[in-house]
Amino acid sequence: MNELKTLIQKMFRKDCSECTNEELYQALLTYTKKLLSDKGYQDGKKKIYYISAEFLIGKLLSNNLINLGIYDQVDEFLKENGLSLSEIEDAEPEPSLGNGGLGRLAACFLDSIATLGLPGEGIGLNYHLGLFKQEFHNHLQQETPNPWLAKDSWLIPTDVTYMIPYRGFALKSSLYNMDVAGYHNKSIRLHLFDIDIADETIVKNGIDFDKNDILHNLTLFLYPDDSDDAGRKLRIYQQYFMVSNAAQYILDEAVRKGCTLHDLADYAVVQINDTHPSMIIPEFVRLLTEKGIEFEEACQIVTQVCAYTNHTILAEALEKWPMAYLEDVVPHLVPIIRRLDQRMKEKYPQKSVAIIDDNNLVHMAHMDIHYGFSINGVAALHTDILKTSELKDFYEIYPEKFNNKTNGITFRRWLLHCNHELTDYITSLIGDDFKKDGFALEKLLEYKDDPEVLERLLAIKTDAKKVCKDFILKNTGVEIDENSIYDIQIKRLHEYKRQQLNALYIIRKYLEIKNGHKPSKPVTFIFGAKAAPAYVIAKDIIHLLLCLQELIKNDPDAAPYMKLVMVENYNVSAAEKLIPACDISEQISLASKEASGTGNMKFMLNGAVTLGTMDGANVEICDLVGKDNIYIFGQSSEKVIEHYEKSDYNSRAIYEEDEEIRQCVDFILSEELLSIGQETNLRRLHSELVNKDWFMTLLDFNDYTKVKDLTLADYEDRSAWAKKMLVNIAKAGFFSSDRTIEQYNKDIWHLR
Ligand code: 26V
Repeated sequence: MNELKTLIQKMFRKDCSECTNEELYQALLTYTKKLLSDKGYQDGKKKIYYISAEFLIGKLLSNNLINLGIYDQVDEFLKENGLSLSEIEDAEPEPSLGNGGLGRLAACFLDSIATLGLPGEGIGLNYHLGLFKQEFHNHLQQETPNPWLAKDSWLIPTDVTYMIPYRGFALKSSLYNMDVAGYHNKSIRLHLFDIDIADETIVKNGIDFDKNDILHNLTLFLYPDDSDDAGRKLRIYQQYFMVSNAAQYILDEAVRKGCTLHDLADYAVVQINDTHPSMIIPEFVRLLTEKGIEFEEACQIVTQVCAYTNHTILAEALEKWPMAYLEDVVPHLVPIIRRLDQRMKEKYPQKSVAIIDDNNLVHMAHMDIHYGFSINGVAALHTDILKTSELKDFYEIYPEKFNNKTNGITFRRWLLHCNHELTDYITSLIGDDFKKDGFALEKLLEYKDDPEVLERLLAIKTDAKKVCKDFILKNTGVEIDENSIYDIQIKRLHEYKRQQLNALYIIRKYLEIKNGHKPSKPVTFIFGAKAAPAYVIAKDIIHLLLCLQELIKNDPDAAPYMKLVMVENYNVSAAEKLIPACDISEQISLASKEASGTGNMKFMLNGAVTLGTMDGANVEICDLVGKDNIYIFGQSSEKVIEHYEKSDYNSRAIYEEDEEIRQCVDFILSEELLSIGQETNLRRLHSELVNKDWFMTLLDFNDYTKVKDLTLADYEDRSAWAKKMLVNIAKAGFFSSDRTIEQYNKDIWHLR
């Protein structure tokens, strides 16, 4: 640590004990960046390029120290000087480069690619203001910019630039790199492209800005509002900027290594993360043909290089761009896309597999499937649904292209970094193989009847709950009780994820207490979620939750028995505080709608017990831990799909027939809530539930209530509960992203 000490002295001309946390962070940043680049980068003839609109990487300091193997030394050094690493970490801004599961998955994958020593790189965009920052005012979500770029950051400027052509003008790009440390291995790079002329000062009034001012707005925001034409075109400008840079970069690198372009597949494999990077297919064809390759061969090359991952079956998230927008933004791609489409229409005339449909919409996923060699879903159930229902017609044409890769999470961040106490205890029991080999956690099963071990697991959970309590007090101003049950639902706000179902349960519990039925154990319901700025009902659900928080907090009958807290600006750093503290993990999406979920895996790994539907990776969690160690409720995905096919779900009928449900739903419009919240929002949400309820909240309500009551009751038997916790941790190994990446490599990428 002498080197660090000298560096601090040199940078600030004082001893570390006199430095501010900001200064210490600067010093650690400089020190760690140097170590990362000194380690050298994983290289090889063939590389995986993981292209993604999002990389939700989270703060990097601690994680990098862990992966470099020097966390304990640095921690010790700081402690000796009366300093605290976790306080220094507070000075690090969290990069705002992602939105949800897909972006966090990309970040976990980079960690695993580096850890497994595979030659790979991530490619994305350097959004200056990222996804918006969430603030609550008058119990409503408000969006403000989230500037995270500081003068000194993890970004490393380079002199790599490309020209990106658009209709009537071209933009010059600049490349920034971030090093991603493998756990006890070399580093890999995340490439983030940007423009030099992006101008944050054009943002006024929350997150409003001129959407037509492409020269200045291109890399400001991730997922700018797409509720109008200009917003949608801006998305296309961004997507093309990402993929044209990526394609030029990949071809340059391959050629430098001796590639003739005919043999591109020996040098590069591109994983297209959802459809945001799909335009890389026509862009590759454009560049290859410009370099003298025949169109037919270019199509073949692209099809050997590109692989596509589908992350959702929600129709509104499957991108379809109007041809007219593409004409306006990237006219040079249009003839190529038309030829790609024509070529397929000649072979497969059925309308369901067309790239360009009768309304002149370009189906990006369809292009990926025709012109990629692999398509994968992200959990077993999800892949099955793609094969048998959503993409059935494609599966009939290309059965060999379809494969499943159940998602995973990196244990370095989601256990070693976020839960030191549990990590150390597990290590003391079974050694530290599990840090690189998740399946080694199974050795814990040996202790499942050991009262001392079970006691200790409960004590560790209580410690994490205390840390979480402090975080929540700072974040929300609400004081919660670490002896209450922590029931947590943290994820993007979406109707299909059904935060509203949880809210209705909370209303029911509140009414029960008001009627004199006091629960024997207090419960704290914790939420964290951002809603897309233009997603009206999602914002109404946030409003309901915030109104309920206020109501319960101020009600002396209810407050001793229940609390509701909604964490503001939920992000990776918040997740790291909440997940270790969780008792009950809420994974309650409507079956068939959640492609996988990855929060469910993080909770399990940290000893929470899942309360969930048979959806996404919950199905695999259930298979692994067994029915005794998970709480399952709700309609099956088959039944749900059947309801959609027959259009026979009628929420109003349930509302009218079931008095208890009606009471809970009508409470949304009660005097109590109307006196706290806005009538327009509450009325709109009430009407949505009664008249539409597209995600079948009321259908699953009674079963949810029954199973959730049982879960809370079972919690009281502490040793039986601790055993469930242990089994969940022990069986989490399958969900290591190292396993997922090994499977991607074995079945799709074929590196080394
Ligand atoms: C879709 C849209 C649609 C409209 C507005 C903005 C926007 C932004 C992103 C997306 C794609 C979201 C896809 C996504 O995050 N899917 C999640 O992927 C996770 C990783 O595979 C998976 O665990 C989650 O179940 C899935 O929802």
